[in-house]
Amino acid sequence: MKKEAKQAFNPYLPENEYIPDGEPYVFGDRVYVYGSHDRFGAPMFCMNDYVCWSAPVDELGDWRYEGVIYRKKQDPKNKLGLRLLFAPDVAVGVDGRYYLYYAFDFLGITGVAVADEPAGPFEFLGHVHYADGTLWGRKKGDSFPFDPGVLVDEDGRVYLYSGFYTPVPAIITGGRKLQNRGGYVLELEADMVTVKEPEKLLFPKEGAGSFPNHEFFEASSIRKYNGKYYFVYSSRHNHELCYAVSDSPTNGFRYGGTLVSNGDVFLDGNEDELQARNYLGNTHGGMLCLNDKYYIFYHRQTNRSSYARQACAEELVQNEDGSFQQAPMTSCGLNGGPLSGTGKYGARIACNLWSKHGVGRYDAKNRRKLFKDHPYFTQDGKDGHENCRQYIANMRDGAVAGFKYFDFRGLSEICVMGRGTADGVLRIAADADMKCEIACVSIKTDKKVWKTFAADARIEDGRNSMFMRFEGGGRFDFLEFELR
Ligand code: FUB
Repeated sequence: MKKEAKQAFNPYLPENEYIPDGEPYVFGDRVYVYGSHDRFGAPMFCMNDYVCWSAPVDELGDWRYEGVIYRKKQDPKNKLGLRLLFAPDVAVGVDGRYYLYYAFDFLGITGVAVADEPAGPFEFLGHVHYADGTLWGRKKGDSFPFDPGVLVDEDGRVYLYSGFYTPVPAIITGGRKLQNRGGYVLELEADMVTVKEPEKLLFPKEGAGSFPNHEFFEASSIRKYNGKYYFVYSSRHNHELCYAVSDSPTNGFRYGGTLVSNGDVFLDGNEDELQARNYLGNTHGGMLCLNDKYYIFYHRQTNRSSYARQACAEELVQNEDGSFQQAPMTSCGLNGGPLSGTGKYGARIACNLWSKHGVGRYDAKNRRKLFKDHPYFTQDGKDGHENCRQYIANMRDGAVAGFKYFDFRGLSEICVMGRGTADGVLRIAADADMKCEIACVSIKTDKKVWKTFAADARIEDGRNSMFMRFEGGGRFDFLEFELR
């Protein structure tokens, strides 16, 4: 097991960083993640400029901030910076340079920027266009370009994937009502920006050829591993990433299954979203194969909104026939095994969270007031505030925070730190039904000052989960716990 300082958690980036839509790639001896950049407390997705984070391939708990790599005002169509940079992707061209693809929210065109190094700085190159100069997305009959995913194949051919389920009104696109039939692929010239072969429908969103109950919605992401093309996408359920696989980049994709759901829906046969194991919302990410292990990168929701999403990742289990199992959400995603059974942990690494009434779905229709009785991840201070801590707020009677997994060795005491108006107990067990009790901590919090509460603890040595349920009056903010 790794030293505590280098352990990898979920979310794997610092607690005050909000990167959704993260696409992981290995360049040289580091893993780079390219995602959108949410602003904590904002009323909309992706209000910040693109930044990049990277980690050594053999130290996935040691992420380094690479700085701002592209600003929304760099695109000449967005000089005032009013449009927002949505989910990007990056590919290495045949010339060895790094190409960044992005859509401005719902504008319906695809921008391309280029850099000599994986962490930029990226310079604007152009918008994806036809040979006659017409922008892709602006020709009669074009689909609505959204969520670009790019692959440069071993033979140098360049494929661009895109798509969105919902029709987009003209007022948002800048004049044209755009409607997609599903997910599309087109081929680009080696210049990475000119259309070579026009788009074709790959994944109908309904009817023949669609993936029943897991129809394509958005979040196109493409990888080629061992001669097979893996297409990862978000289904119409929105909280899950599914995959389809083919021997060709442009046809023959077969549905593979769910890789992850940000509420663990579809896991262990549960299809009921009300029984989800965390608050649901959109998700988007990509696969990574590293040292013969496969991972799925995705994002979770925080702050009772869809606009403060955080980067998570899970290791995938591959079956003998090459298919992948759905990964449960964990607290130890990239760690290569359970977290140490002793040490201090932020409550923010809870991979499961629900209230006495179950969970809900954060989206534009569900205002915060609907969640007034629910626990949620949040932080004090504004977006970008250094050293600010993330915690679980609003732990009320019946609220549960779950953590997976720890390698327990001689556990004897658990301390928890909280503040608020709570008066009750925090029951801690190895199972969600709270049958295998580990500890029971009495809690009487102070409204303003963080205080620590401790209790004796017992659990058999070995790998196990830990669920914490509050029972009592009032509510508290849960900052961290220590296993001793
Ligand atoms: O981050 C903005 C949008 O939310 C992305 O384009 C979608 O895939 C969804 O993740």
